Amino acid sequence: MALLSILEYPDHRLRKKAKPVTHIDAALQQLAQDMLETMYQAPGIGLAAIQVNRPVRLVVLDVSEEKNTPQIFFNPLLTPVDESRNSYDEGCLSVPGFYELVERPARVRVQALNEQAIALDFIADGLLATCIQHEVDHLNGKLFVDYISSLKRERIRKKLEKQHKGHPA
Ligand code: QAP
Ligand code: CO
Repeated sequence: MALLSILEYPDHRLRKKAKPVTHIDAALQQLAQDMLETMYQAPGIGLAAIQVNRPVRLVVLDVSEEKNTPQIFFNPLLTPVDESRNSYDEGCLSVPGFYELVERPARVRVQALNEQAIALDFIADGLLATCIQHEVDHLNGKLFVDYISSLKRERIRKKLEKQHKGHPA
């Protein structure tokens, strides 16, 4: 197991589009475990591989109260199931210290492969639906700050840039 370092906004590497996984080998299984360890340690509820500078389509999350339900999704595909929407105060390990309300579809169909390359297909709602949408956005180079006003986004960017000047990565 290993802790991985997390890229922080406005790092341009967070804007890449992550590549699909073609074969889930031991190295990718290890990456998923290291991402879970990194997420729990933060602590956080979700992490996308691109946030640890691995631009592959892999997300891990755990939205359980007890923090005992890790979930691993390779090549996740999301489809909203109806018109219902939900708002959550979202944060991000790549945007530490900032939270903003984001509205998204309330229910999404999730199709993905798990760590054993077994096909998953289920409907997510509640915090799981929000979290997996936030994480899949990362795989497409998108961050939650892209949903807020440019005024708020620029304020966050300037504050984080100033912090990074004090302690560079
Ligand atoms: C994404 O985010 C998410 O600012 C996961 O200082 C968040 O785990 C989806 C974190 C909310 C849905 C709702 C953020 C930790 C963790 C911070 C996270 C911080 C320390 C964020
Ligand atoms: Co995030």
